[in-house]
Amino acid sequence: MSKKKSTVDSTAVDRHKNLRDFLDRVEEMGELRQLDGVDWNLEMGALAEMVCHESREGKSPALLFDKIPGYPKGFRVLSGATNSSRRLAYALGFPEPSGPTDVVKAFRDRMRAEFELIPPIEIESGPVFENIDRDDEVDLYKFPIPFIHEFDGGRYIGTDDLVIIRDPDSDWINSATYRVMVHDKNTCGIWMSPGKHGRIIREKYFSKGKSCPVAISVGQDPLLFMAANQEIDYGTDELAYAGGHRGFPFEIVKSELHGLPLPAHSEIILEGEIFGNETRPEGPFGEFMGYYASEVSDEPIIKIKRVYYRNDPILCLASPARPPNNFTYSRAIVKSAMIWDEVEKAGLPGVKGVWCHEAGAGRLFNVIAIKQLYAGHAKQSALLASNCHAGNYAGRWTIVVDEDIDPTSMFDVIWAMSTRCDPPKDIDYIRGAWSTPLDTMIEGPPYENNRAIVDACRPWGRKDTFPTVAEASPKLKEKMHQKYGELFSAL
Ligand SMILES: Cc1cc2nc3c(=O)[nH]c(=O)nc-3n(C[C@H](O)[C@H](O)[C@H](O)COP(=O)(O)O)c2cc1C
Ligand SMILES: [Mn+2]
Repeated sequence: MSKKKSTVDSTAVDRHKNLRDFLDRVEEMGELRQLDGVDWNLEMGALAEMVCHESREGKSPALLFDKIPGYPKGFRVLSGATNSSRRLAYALGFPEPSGPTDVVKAFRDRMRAEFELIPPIEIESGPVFENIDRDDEVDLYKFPIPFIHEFDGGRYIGTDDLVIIRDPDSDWINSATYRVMVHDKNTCGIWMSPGKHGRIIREKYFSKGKSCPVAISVGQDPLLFMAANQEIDYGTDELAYAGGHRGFPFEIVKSELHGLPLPAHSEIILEGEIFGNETRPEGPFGEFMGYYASEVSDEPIIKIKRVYYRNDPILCLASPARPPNNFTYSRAIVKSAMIWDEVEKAGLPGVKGVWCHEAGAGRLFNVIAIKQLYAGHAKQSALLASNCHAGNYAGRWTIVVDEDIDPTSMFDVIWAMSTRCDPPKDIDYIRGAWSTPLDTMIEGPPYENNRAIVDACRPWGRKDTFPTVAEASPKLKEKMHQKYGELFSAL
C-alpha cells in the first residue's frame, strides 16, 4: 500500500467519489426521498420496510431522514441507497439499465473480462477525521441510532456497515456486514454467524486469549456495503474488491489505536476491541429470512474507544425483515451475477441467466437458466449454483430451467416446474449444508441445513421429441405487432 498525500485521480471516470456524491446523483435521478422529523424509534425502520412492501419490485426510493427528533439537524440516516436497478447500475458504473437483467449481465461480463482488485491507498488524513471522540468522550447516543423492528432487543447502530478486522496470521483485512447493537454509550454487541470470515478471524484472537481489534464503518460508499455483505472469497480484501468495481482505489486512513484501514470518506467509524470472554445478551433482531429467528444469546461485547465522524454525518440503515426489504433487490442482482460468474469459472457452459428471487431474500430461491448441452448438464448446474461460494450460505431451493424460461419471471419458472419436472426423479436433496442459527428450519446446532435442487428442464433424453410449446411463433408475433400495434400498446 503506497502512502500518498494527494487524492487519487478519479477525474478520468465519471463515477461517484463518496456517499454524498452518490446521493446527489440519486437525487437527480428522482430516486431520493428526503423526510424530516421521522422518529428513530420504530418510525424509520417501519418506513424503510414499508416503501419496499408497498411498491413494485425494485421501485422503492432511497430515504434520507433528517431533523430527527432529539438530534441536531444534519445528523442523518439513509435507507436503501442502491436498492433499484438504476441506483445500483450507477454505483457500479454501468449504463442506464432497462431492468435488473441488464445489471446482472453487465456485472458478470465485468467479472469475466476485465475485473481486477484495486487495493486501497493510504492518505494522511480524510473527512472521517473531521471529528474524533476519544475514550470518555465516546457517546454512541449522539447519533440517531434506529430502533428498527418492534421486537428487537435494542438499537442497532450497525446494519449497513463494514466490520473491519485484520487476520493475525497474514495481512488480510476482512470487511464484512454484521449486525451491531448498542448496549450503552460505549459498548456494543455483535453477532457473527458460524463460518463467516470475521468470526473465523475473531476466534484466532480469542483462542490466544486476546481481544480482537475492530473498526466499524456505519455510513459509507454503497460499493463498500455491497462488497461487505456479499460472500466474497476467503482471503480477499473487500476494500480492494469494491475498488475494483469503482475503477479507482478507495482512500484509507489508519486508525489511531490499531492501525486498521478506515475508508477516509466514511461518515462514521467506531474503533475498539471485541472481547471473547465478556458477553452480554444480544438480540433478538428481525432477520433476513423474515423472522426474529434466533433467540437472545450471550455474545461478545465491543468496547468502543474512538469514534471518527464527518460533520453532519449520515448513518446507513439496512433493515432485514420479511422480504422485500431495503437491500434485497440489490442483493438479488449482485448475487445472481456472482453465481453466474462462479459457476462459469468452475467450468459450466451454456448459462443463459441467473436470478436469486427477492422473495427468497436473494438467497433462498435461486434459478439458473441453461441451454442444455449434454446429459447431466442440468444437475451439474444445480449443484454448482447451490454450492459455489456466492450461492452456498443459507440456500434452500435451486431451480434449473431451459433457456426459453426467464429466470426472473416467477410465472415462467412455475410453468417450467409444472410441465418439465417429474418430482420423484427431478428433485434431489443436499443435506448438511452451510447455514445459520437464523435459519427458521433449523432447531439447534450444528446449524446445517437441507436444500432442494430441482431440474425443471426438458428431460435430456426426450429433449428433441418433447411436446412443442403452444405459443405464436416469433415471426407471427412480429407480424401481428406491426399490423395491430395499437392493441398491444394499450395493454
Ligand atoms: C443488512 C445485513 C445484515 C447482516 N448481518 C449479519 C450478521 O449480523 N451476522 C452475519 O454473520 N452475517 C450478516 N450478514 C451477512 C454477511 O454480511 C455476509 O454473509 C458477508 O458475506 C459476510 O462477510 P464475510 O464473507 O467476509 O464473512 C448481513 C447482511 C446484510 C445485508
Ligand atoms: Mn470476507
